[in-house]
Amino acid sequence: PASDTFIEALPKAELHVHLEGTLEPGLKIILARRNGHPLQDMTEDDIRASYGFHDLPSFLALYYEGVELLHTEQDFYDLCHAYLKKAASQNVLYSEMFFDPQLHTRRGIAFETVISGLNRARKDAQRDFGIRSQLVMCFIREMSAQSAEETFTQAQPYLSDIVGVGLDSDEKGNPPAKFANVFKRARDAGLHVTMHCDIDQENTHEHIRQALEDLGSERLDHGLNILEKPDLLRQARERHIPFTVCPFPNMAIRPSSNEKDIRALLDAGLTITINSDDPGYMQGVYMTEAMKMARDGAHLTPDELLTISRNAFNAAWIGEEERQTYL
Ligand code: ES4
Ligand code: ZN
Repeated sequence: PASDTFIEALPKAELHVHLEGTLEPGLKIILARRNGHPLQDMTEDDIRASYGFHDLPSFLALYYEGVELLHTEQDFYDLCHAYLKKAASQNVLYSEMFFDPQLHTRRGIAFETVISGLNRARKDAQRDFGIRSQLVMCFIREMSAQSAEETFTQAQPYLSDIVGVGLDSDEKGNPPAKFANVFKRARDAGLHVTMHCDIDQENTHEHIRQALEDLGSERLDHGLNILEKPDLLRQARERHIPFTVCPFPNMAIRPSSNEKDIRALLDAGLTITINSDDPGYMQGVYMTEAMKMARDGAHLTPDELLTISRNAFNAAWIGEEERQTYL
């Protein structure tokens, strides 16, 4: 297996991280003080100790509560800047970051406030830490298709700052097909497309099928249940669909997870990447730690981790000239 020092030094690209999920207890307290929220009287340890989740709904409840601490352009700046600083310290050279505008606009925060803070942080982080990043706008799948459409309309003035669209939050009863029209609009506007599929939800195979065959998803976020469906597996292999695998949430909120999953995906000939997902809530598991978890579970060799890292740079939504600077 690869050593810790090999993993720490490996140049990395992250393709699956929710910015709102990078909110650390320390920053929560700063934001609570800034915005007069009762959480300001808690310690970081109190906050961490209150984090108990065991499935996707219980995790999302916690995540939605944390989101409420974000109000101003500066709050969004601080969130994104702190994540990029941490990522850069782990030799992450490039990150594609999900954000959930609807969780803010539904609280009365302007789309402009969110994206301005994130963009200013991206720019400063590139200058200060050399890390490159782009934004992927996610739609909240338990919200209505109409809300997603309105959000895409609000995003029109900022499309040059958004490289793709995704689909996240509560999958149960909310298939990709619900959002067919807004994803078509996004593709027509030249945006890339990805979506979350599974963490053990009902109808997961049909959701994967819709994502790949009907909605034009170029990647699958998680997507591990594809292992149970040979025809989908063959399609993903033939199309070289990248999978963004996240070891910590697999273990923590995916009831049927198996530490051999990553080995099984590799043995099936799939293109996988390793990612953190929501590191602020996941016991300090950022990219380096996620790769160590994957190594421990699947006994990954240095060659395999190098391939996994190159998979991420190859799957990144960047120009070929930039890609060559990483490979
Ligand atoms: C998420 Cl782990 C996970 N799954 C689905 N949606 C999410 N949003 C933030 N983290
Ligand atoms: Zn995710």
